[in-house]
Amino acid sequence: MKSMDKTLTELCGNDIRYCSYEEVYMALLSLVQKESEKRAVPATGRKLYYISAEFLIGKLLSNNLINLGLYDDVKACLEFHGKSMAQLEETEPEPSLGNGGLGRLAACFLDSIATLNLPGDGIGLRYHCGLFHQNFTDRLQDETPDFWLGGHDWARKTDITYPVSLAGRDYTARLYKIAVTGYEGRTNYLNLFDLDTVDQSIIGKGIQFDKQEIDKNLTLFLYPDDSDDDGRLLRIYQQYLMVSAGAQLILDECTRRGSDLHDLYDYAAIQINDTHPSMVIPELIRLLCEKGIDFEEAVEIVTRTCAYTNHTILAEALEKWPRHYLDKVVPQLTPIIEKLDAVAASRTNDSSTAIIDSNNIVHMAHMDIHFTHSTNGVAALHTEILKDSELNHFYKLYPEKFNNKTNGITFRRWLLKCNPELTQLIENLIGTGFRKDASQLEKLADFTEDRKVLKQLASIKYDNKLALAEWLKNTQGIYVNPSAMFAIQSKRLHEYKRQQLNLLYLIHQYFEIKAGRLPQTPLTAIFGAKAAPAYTIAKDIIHALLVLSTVISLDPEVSEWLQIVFIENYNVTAAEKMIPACDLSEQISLASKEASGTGNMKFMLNGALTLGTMDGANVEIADAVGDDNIYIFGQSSKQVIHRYAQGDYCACDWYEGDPNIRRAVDFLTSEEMLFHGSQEHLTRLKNELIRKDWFQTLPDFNAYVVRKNQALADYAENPIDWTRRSLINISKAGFFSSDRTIQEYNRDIWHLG
Ligand code: 26Q
Repeated sequence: MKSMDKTLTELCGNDIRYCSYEEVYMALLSLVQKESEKRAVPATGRKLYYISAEFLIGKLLSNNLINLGLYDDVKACLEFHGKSMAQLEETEPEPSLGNGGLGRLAACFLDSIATLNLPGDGIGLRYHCGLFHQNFTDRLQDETPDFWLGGHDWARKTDITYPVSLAGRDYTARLYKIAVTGYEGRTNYLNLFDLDTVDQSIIGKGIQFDKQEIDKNLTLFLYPDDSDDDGRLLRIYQQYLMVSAGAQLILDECTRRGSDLHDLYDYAAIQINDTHPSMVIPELIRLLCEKGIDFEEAVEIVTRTCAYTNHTILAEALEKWPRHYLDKVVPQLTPIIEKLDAVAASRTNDSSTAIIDSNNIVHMAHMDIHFTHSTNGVAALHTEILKDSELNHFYKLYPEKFNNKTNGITFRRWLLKCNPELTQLIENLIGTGFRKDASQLEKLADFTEDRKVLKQLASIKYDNKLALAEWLKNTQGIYVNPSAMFAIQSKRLHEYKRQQLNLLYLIHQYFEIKAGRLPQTPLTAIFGAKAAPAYTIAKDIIHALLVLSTVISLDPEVSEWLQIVFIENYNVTAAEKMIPACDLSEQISLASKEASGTGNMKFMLNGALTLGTMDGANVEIADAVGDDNIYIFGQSSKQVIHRYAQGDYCACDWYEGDPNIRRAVDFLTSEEMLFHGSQEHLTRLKNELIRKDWFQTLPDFNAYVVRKNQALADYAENPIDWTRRSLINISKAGFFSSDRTIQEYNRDIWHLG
């Protein structure tokens, strides 16, 4: 502590007591940067490049201090001088470089790669405003820019630049680097590209800007609105900037390390995170050919170097571009894509695997599967569905390429950092070995009958609920009852994730309570979700939940038993407060649609019980904890796939045939709701549910009500047993460490070092 005091005082240039939080933060930033550089050893052997449009890294200061082993010292030192770590954290803006699970997964992977001492960097874009900031105005989402780059971010500007040609014009991509510290491990880097000419002042109302001024707008936002041609073209511009600069960086580094490029795969493994970076394949081929390698060999080199991860079976999320878009933005790539299409066609006469289809649409995922050596899904069920149905034609062609890598999360952020009290309890019981070997959490099974331990665990959960309540009061002016059961659904807003099913349950409960059928315990339903700006129905669902929240809060008969909290601008920082405070984790997607989910793992690790469908990684969670320790409901993925194949689902039959469903759906446009809400939004949502309900909310409604009420009853009737089952969940969470996932990627795909 003494030497830390001296170091920090020197860095601050003043007595810490008299420094502002901002000054202390800047001092720590430079301390961390110095310390992390010491651990940045050069790569030997094969190095990984993880290319991704998103890296949802969250705030970095505390995480880096933990990973560098400095956290306790710094905290003690600050407290000695009357400063709090929590307040210091407020100073740091959250980097807004991602949207949801795919981006957070990339961040967890970088942490695990560095922790396992593997050489591996990220490659992405330095978005000036990242994803938008979500605000609720008149109970509707609106969007404003999130200016997270304020001079004290972690990205270091370098003098490394690469030329990139977009629509025939030359641009210069500049590299920025963020150090990625491993837990007691090495330092790797997140490489982010940007243009010097990007100009935030062109942002007009909300998040609008001139989509044609490429030099000024290129890296302003993640996922700019793509509801028009200019927006879609902009996405291609962004993607090509990322992959072209990224490919040049990779070739540069490998050449400097001794590669003659014919042996690129001995120096580099490239993981393509979903289809957003898929153009790296033709771009690498183009660059290799430019350096004198012939086309066939370049194709072979790139196939051996690259691997592809699929994160979805939703057809609309598998990127396809009209060929003329690519002709316009990347004319240097289309001849190559055409040749790749011809190679693919020479391998099969199954036209469903074509890269360029008969309508001149380019299928990015098809290019990935043909021209990488590995295609993986992100949970066991998801991979099986890819092999059996969605990508079955490819699986028949290349069975050896398909493999599963069930997702994971880093325990450093999602336990050590966000739940220090639980971490301490675990360490008192089983020591610190689980920090690097998560399977050791199994040892907690010895304590499931120990009443003293269970009481401690219950009191930690309660304290975390108090802390969330305090945070909600201070940041959003919302008061919650910490004795209520906290059921949390936080994730991107999407119909397949079925926040609307939760909504219908809450309306149902409203009626039950009004009829005097009281639940066994009060329930606080907490939501966190952003809707894509052009996704109308998703925004309608947010509106309905916010309106219902008001209706309930103004009705004293109901509000004693039921509360809805929709957290504004859900992000990693909010997740770190919500997850440790959760009793019931809502994972209620339509079976077969959620590739994996990773929030489910975070909640489980923090002692929540899951209420979920047999979807994504829920299936593996259910396997691990056993039926008694999870609440499963709803149709199976087989039933769902069958129903889609039959094509005979009619929501109106369920609406008309079930009075409870009808009552809940009709309430959307009731007087009570319309008093606070908008006719347009609520009517559209109601019609959608009755006429379409593409994600089959209504057939799962009754099973959901029954299971959720069962969970409420169990929670109320036998709290000790609830806590026992919570401990079982924690003890089985080890498998879901991203360290395990990364070891599997390395063993089967990357072979690093
Ligand atoms: C595609 C085309 C046009 C515009 C946008 C997109 C687009 C953007 C983002 C498509 C998908 C995404 C993000 C997907 C995502 O976050 N997927 C999640 O990945 C997690 C990590 O594997 C899984 O756990 C989740 O199940 C999956 O939904």
